[in-house]
Amino acid sequence: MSAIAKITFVSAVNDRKIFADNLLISPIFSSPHPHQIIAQVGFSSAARAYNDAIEQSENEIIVFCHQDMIFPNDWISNLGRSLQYLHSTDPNWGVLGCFGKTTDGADRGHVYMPGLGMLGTPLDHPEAVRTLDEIVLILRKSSGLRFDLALPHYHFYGADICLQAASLGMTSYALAGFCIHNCQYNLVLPPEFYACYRHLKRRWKQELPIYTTCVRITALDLDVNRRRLREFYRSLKGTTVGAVRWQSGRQLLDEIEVKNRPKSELAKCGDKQLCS
Ligand SMILES: [Mn+2]
Repeated sequence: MSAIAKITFVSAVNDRKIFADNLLISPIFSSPHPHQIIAQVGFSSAARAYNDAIEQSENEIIVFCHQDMIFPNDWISNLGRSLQYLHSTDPNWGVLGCFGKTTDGADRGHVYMPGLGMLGTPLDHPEAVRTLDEIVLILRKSSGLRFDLALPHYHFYGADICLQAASLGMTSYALAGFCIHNCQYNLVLPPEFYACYRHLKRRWKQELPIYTTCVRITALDLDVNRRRLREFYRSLKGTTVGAVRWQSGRQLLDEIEVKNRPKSELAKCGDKQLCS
């Protein structure tokens, strides 16, 4: 496979301004391009939004991503290289993403997030992971993989589809390419997060423990209980937001592309978990 000609990008959009100020300012979309962009609005869950988009996809490679992702200049060629590598080493790959966890909980991937700074390290080629963060999930339409419609809301669908792929004998990977997640970094997560946690724990009880980029899913819920306790104290103190989103995605991209790290990087929170 040479350079990728056409890709389908899918985003579940609940704020058109954030979508326009971040994903759509990625250089790949700055001039006429051959790619398909599907903005899914008004779906009750990521699984519903994304499965619907798979049906609409005109292309084999589908990139599902948050509306607040920014893909820098070299991202598309890095994706092409990663796809080429997988084509020759593991053509039946399952899910490809930007950031994930290995079976023993190590990070794989390279991403910038406000409040957390640079996460992970650059990779030379895709590396196998057990679960992937929802910020970016890439599927081959022909793989037949679909998101689980029984999983409600917008959490854990990345981990779930990677586990599903693994159960069908397909390995998932973090790709070799840096990207930006211009999120608001929330330290307190909504009740839906915990509903999805329980759903995943039930569905994959034979597979525990499972490291995800947000929390470790275990039989005794130690990690998630610790997280809830921390959230309780943060709510009492009123410190529920770790960092805010950059108003201008373009300015953030410029800072990173020109200087290779943002000048006004916000203080790190010491709580290196994603989920925003
Ligand atoms: Mn996000």
